Amino acid sequence: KPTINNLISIIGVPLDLGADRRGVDMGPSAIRYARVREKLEELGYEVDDKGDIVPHRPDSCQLDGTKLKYLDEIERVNTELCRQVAAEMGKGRFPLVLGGDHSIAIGTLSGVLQHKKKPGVLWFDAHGDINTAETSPSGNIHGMPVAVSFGRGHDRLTGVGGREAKLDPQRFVMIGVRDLDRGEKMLLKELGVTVYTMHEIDMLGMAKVMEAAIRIVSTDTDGVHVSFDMDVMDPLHAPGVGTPVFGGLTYRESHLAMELIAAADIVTSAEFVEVNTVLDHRNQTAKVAVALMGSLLGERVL
Ligand code: Z70
Ligand code: MN
Ligand code: MN
Ligand code: MN
Repeated sequence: KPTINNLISIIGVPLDLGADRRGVDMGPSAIRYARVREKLEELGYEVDDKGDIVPHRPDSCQLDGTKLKYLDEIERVNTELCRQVAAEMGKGRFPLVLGGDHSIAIGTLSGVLQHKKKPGVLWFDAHGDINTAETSPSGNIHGMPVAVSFGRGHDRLTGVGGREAKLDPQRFVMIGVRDLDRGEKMLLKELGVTVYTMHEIDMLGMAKVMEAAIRIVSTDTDGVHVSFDMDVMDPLHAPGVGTPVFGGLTYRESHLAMELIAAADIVTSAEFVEVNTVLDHRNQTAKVAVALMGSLLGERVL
């Protein structure tokens, strides 16, 4: 049974080159300042903070003849992240990756795929992040990691971690989506990804949605990765994100989702991304992220 032992490795990735707005590069610092280590230690985990994978910042936007912004550096950082996630999992440890923009899921997921043949993924996001160079309206790589993890997209990105190690869309579930580009809608339907938009959450309630989502990712899988983009939450509760979209998850719905995943005892890796400290109020969004990590990793009121 895929479950976690009591060993967690924190890996910070202060990368913001995948996003339009600067400021998510301070996400890992903000989350540490919000006492992530102390929270996990209170819950009984042994925590090893591996520090940050530090990106270089080119003076100007690098395009290298492609539409993708900062492809070189994003490929390099994700290759290193893949290596570190794989190394920690190889030691039997649970990788907890702190972003940074969501392009880091390319490295996290390819690292997970070095150890798991058929992981399930729970992807919490206002967005689909399933653009390719052809469909992207922005050229921002944080809008592409889901496509890349299915083997779709630029060679330099799908090559991270090896071309064979890719996810099965049947084992991938998106939750909280409310902003998709035209090409993303087409690819989601073509690949048969399960998407619980805000509409389904409104209609069924978070408990029912999570029950269905957990069933999908825990059927015929050998682990579950949780990728949590803070912009899935309503900007009222998580104002410090680069791309706020109204009508998102409440604080309560987000915690309930994490608690139900914890109760199912399925999670084997996680990442929390897109905390933008420049746009945050008194580190609120980083604090919420740490509270959600607590719920995901077994915190109970009583
Ligand atoms: C848009 C794009 C995105 C996060 C924005 C936005 C993507 N679909 N992802 N913020 N986290 O540019 O591809
Ligand atoms: Mn963008
Ligand atoms: Mn995202
Ligand atoms: Mn998003």
